[in-house]
Amino acid sequence: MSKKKKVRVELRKNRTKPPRVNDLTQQFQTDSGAAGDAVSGERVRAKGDISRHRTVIVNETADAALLPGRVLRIHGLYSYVEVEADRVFRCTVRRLLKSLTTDERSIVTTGDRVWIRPESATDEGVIERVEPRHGVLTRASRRREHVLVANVDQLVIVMSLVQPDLKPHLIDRYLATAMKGGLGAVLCLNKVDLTDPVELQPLIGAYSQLGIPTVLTSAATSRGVDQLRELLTGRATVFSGQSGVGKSSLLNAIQPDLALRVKSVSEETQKGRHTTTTAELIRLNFGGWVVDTPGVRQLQLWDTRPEEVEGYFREFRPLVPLCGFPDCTHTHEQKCAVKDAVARRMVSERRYYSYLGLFRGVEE
Ligand SMILES: Nc1nc2c(ncn2[C@@H]2O[C@H](COP(=O)(O)OP(=O)(O)OP(=O)(O)O)[C@@H](O)[C@H]2O)c(=O)[nH]1
Ligand SMILES: [Mg+2]
Ligand SMILES: [Zn+2]
Repeated sequence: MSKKKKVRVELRKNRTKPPRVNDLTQQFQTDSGAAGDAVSGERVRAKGDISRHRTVIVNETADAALLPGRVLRIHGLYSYVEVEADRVFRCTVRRLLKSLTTDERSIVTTGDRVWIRPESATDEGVIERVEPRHGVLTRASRRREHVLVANVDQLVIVMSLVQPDLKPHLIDRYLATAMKGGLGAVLCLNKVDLTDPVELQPLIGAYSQLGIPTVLTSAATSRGVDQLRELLTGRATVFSGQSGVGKSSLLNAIQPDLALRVKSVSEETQKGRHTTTTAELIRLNFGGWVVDTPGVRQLQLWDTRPEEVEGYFREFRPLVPLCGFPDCTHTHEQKCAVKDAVARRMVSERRYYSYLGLFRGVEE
C-alpha cells in the first residue's frame, strides 16, 4: 500500500483552455481534465469556488510531473509514447502496474492513453498510469486476453480474394470481435486485380444487408483506395486480417509517405512469415489515425460466455424470442427458430456455421 497524505492544491488553471479541434492528443488532455484529478488522488473534496484551492488525498507516488500521451507502438520492453505531435518518449512500464495484472501482454497496448513520468533531459520515461480503454480489438491467445489495439473507433477487416484465399468464417469472427470490442466494422476485399469478383456478389450483398460497408480494393491498381480513404478520414481505425492480404500495401496506397514495409518478391516464397511485426498507431495527414497490425492466424473470442455469441449475429436477434426454449442455444434443440430460418434460407447457412464455430470455441 502506498502512503497517503492530504495536500492543498491550487485549482488547475489550464482546465478552462479551449481544446484544439481534430487533435486526439489534445482532446485526450482535455478529456482528462478529470484525469488530472485522478493522477493527484482518488478522492477530491471541493472547498467551494471562493478558496481557489481544494484538498486532495494523494498517493505519495503521484505528482504533477506526469505527462499525458498515447502509445504508438511497443517494442520488446519499451513502449513508444507520443506526448505532443512529434515528441515521442521511449518508456518502460512501472513495476507496480505490471504486478497488478496477470496478463503481462496487455498491461499497455498500442493506442493506450497513458501518463508518463519523463526522465530528465532525455526522451525516456516510465508509464505510470493507463486510462480505461474504449474501442478495443481483443482476442484470446493461449487462454489469455490479448488486447491488440485500444481506443479506436472502427475495424477494417482486410481479406484478399486470392493469395491467401478469402476466409468467410474469419470475417464472421472479426464481426463478432468488433461488436464485442465496441468497434464499427468495414469489410475490405483486396487484390481484385487478380481475380474477377463477380462470384462474390452474394457474399457482399449478405454483408450489406447486415449493415457492413464493403469495399473492393486493389493496392496494385488503386481501385477502391479513394473510397477506403474516405472511410478512414477523421476516425481512428485498426486494419486487421491474415498475413499477406495487403494491409500495409493498402495503407501505403492511401498515404504513400507512410512507406510501410510490405512483403517483397524475394520474400513471397516464405510462407507464414509476417512482414509487419508490431501494431503501430499512425497519424494520417488527411485527418485520423490508423493502426497497421501484424497478420493473425486465428481469432478466438476472449471472455465470452456461449450464450453471448447469438448477440453477435445481428440477423438472429428477431428469431431468438421465437425459439421453443428460452435458453435455446440453436445447436441441438427442437423448435429452434434460428435453425428453421436457416432451413428456409432466411438466414445464411454459412453464417450459421460461423455461429456454431464461435459457440463451440467459447464452450469450456
Ligand atoms: N496483385 C496484388 N498484390 C497485392 C495487393 N495488395 C498487396 N499485394 C501484395 O501482397 C503481398 C503482401 O502484402 P503486404 O501489404 O505486405 O501484406 P500484409 O497484410 O501487410 O501482411 P503482414 O504484414 O504480414 O500481416 C505483397 O507482395 C504485396 O505486393 C493487391 O491489391 N494486388
Ligand atoms: Mg503488413
Ligand atoms: Zn434456437
